[in-house]
Amino acid sequence: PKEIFLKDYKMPDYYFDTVDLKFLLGEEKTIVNSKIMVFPRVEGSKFPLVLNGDDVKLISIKVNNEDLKEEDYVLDSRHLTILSPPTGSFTLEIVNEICPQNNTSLEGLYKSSGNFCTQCEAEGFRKITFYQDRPDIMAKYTCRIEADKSLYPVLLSNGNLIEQGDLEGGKHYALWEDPFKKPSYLFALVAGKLASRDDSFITRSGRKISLKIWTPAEDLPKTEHAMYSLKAAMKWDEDVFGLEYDLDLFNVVAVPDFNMGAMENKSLNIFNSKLVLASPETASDGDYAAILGVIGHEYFHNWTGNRVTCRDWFQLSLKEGLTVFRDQEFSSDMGSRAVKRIADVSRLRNYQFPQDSGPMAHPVRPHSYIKMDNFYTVTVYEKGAEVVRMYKTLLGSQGFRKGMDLYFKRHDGQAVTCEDFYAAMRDANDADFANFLLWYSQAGTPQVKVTSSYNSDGRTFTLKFRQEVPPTPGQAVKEPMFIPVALGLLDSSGNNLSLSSIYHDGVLQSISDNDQPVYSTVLRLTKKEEEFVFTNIPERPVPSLLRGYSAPVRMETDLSDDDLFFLLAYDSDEFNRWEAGQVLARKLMLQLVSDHQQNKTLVLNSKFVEGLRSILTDSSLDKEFIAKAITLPGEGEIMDMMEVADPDAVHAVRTFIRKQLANALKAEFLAAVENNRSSAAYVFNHPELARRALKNTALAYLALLEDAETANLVLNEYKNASNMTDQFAALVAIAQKPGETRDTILADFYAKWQHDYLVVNKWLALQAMSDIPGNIENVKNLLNHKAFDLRNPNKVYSLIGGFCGSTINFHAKDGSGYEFLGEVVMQLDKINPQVASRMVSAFSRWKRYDEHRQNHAKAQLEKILSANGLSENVFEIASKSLA
Ligand code: HT7
Ligand code: ZN
Repeated sequence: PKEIFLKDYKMPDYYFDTVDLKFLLGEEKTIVNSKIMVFPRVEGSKFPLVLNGDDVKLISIKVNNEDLKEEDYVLDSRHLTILSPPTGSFTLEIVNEICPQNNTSLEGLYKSSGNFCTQCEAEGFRKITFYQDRPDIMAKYTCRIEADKSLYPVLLSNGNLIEQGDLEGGKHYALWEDPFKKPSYLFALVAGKLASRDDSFITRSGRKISLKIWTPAEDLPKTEHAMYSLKAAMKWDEDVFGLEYDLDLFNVVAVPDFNMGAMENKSLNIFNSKLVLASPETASDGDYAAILGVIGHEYFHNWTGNRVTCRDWFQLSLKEGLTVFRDQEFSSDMGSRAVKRIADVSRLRNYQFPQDSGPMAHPVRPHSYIKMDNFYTVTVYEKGAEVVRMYKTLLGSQGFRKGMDLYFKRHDGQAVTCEDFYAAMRDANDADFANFLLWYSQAGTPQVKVTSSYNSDGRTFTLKFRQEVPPTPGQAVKEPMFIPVALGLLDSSGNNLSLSSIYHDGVLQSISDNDQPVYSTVLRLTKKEEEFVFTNIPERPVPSLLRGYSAPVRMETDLSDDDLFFLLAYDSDEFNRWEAGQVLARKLMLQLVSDHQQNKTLVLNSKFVEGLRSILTDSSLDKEFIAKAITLPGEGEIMDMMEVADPDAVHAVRTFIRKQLANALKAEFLAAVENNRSSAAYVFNHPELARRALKNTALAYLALLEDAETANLVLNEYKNASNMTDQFAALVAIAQKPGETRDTILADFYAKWQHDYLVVNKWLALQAMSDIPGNIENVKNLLNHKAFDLRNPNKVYSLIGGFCGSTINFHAKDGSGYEFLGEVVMQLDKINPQVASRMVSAFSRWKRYDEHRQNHAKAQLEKILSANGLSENVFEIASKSLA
């Protein structure tokens, strides 16, 4: 397989002006006719025109209306090359054949539940027709679709519907025209039996936008929340960024077979149905929140991604990091900012940090790839969003908005790079960003060590920082990064001290420009080691560092446990209050893991229990915040901090602490359950979901107890639940313990919900993730359950992905978990390489485990790599993991 490098980027020799597509959709084959107006980048130049094509059968090719002779072009398995095109502009007309019904890869044109749909990002358009399939080729498209009217009554594509009508033989057609230039990855087509929920949105300039969400008719009642989310997102983008929707129609289509969450095709977003369909009975608060976030995300792409797009795929974070940042901010404004930040940082730590310290570590802007699909990663998305957030931290809200405005003013309608975004932020604010661009090119999570000292004579408080960026594949030596550290200093009553000035590099800098007191500031670290001295500090403060998680780093401080308990109780920055509890919990867990490994008796620190008790009973706190604050760091997070990850010890210790907390805080947990039951009708709003979050977190603790009273309570919560959030939470709580009750309730849940595939997927995932001993047999049986299908990505993510998330069974010492995954990956690769490569990624951290486990995992990776006809997707992940 060929590796593609950023340094090799070349501007195209030819651009496309207009593209007129015609699709004759058929049951056995589909005929595609594409007419393109081509023009050379440099007038008078003579280069071959190389088009991409993958699994596409050429029928005819014309240049300026003349059939090309065979000697005028070369066709290989991946390209169609026109050897000497005319100089100047010309028309190119290609007719080709494809077979969507045999396309199980779910990229290009394929069928989902009998309907036609497309997925072109990143390089799927080449599976539809021959094209220069790269994002810097932006053209205006029309699309005419012809199909059987009774089988495919709805025909959709990008832009405006300009004509439709009936044809002979029971067929009909629709002609769509998109007035905006777009890259091929934003092209979309849908044809099928669908119904729509219709609504409208009046923009701030008074235009009426027609909004339609398309699903099979029976699912329409479940689209109310998606429509609410869409309208909220449209309003938010106007209010916060001044960005208005630019066409008169916005379509969303939900399909059950989809490799990722959703796709932002211009004016025709296509969604995985699990991110559209919701009802109180079938979807949990988590599902509702995900729908809000992803509907927002895809809508926000209309400006950050579509109007301004990427020059090449290495720049993916230009649109994805920025759009994730935008959807995070949207969700924060719609709910609790602190809780959203906690959730996002937890995700970064649990998924991105391990990637950034493993064999697949890559910069936010990767330097090379074999298959671009493998780079839709937590690094490009989530770390990329943190990079965007740092601009905002450095510039403030207004400065950031000025940067965004300039970015759109300069680049609307263009395909650009991460430097262009950086330059807009810098120029709009006349800012000095030092070596900030390293965030795009250096992989690895920076480690920052902080030590502090107080001088009572001089009334100064000194913070010394030392940063290190660990080596990653292909990047042995790193330069120091530009790290913004937001902070405040707490006095002994827990109030923020007023900050006047700082000595840095021998220069005294005033913190405030006017006479207003300032209680927090942002330090700019740029060197390997540096020191900041705060003046006029009347007492030894407790520093609250990296407030709001102002940079994606691992920070280690010299704060004592007492300092951390103090921050947990008093910090005005809610994120750091939570963080103090997490640092304490991580220290405690690592200590207990070490005790467990040495066969010592485990004892839980009573101060920790009391710290959590006071959080749990603090009625001034947001209930969702309490739920987060009493939840221990995940097992993956702890394993990631160990020299050699020990799944058994980490699982045993986390379970031990949870049981101890359940015993010690039983009365408080019972009160949390009693006082926070849902009101009669389910409402998805912050106060209500916060009550449910607290109640269900408490319930999960209580379910660990051995007494009949709590067992009954949990069972009753399951039986009396009036919505999926509560019902599933009770099921999860019950399923923690092996036994008859577990088996009966799991069977009851399936019997109730077998008609609803999205609910059944939750049931599959819950069982797959289970850490009950020997669960692999159950998972193997579920592979053959009628509810499972290897061709449907959602089911694979639930069952196989869920299994890979189980600490005990996936990492079983005898290698059975690894062997199971190896076999599934090889089967899956023949069906859907993108999904197979996501699954094989579960092996990528194999070197973090003991020698015995390493041998088992390595054997599976070697077996996979020796398989016949292995896809490039799986090859890239498996070979990089082994290297
Ligand atoms: N921009 C979309 C990416 C996407 C995708 C990428 C590769 C393969 C399949 C895919 N489906 C969607 C999703 C997003 O908004 O981030
Ligand atoms: Zn996106």
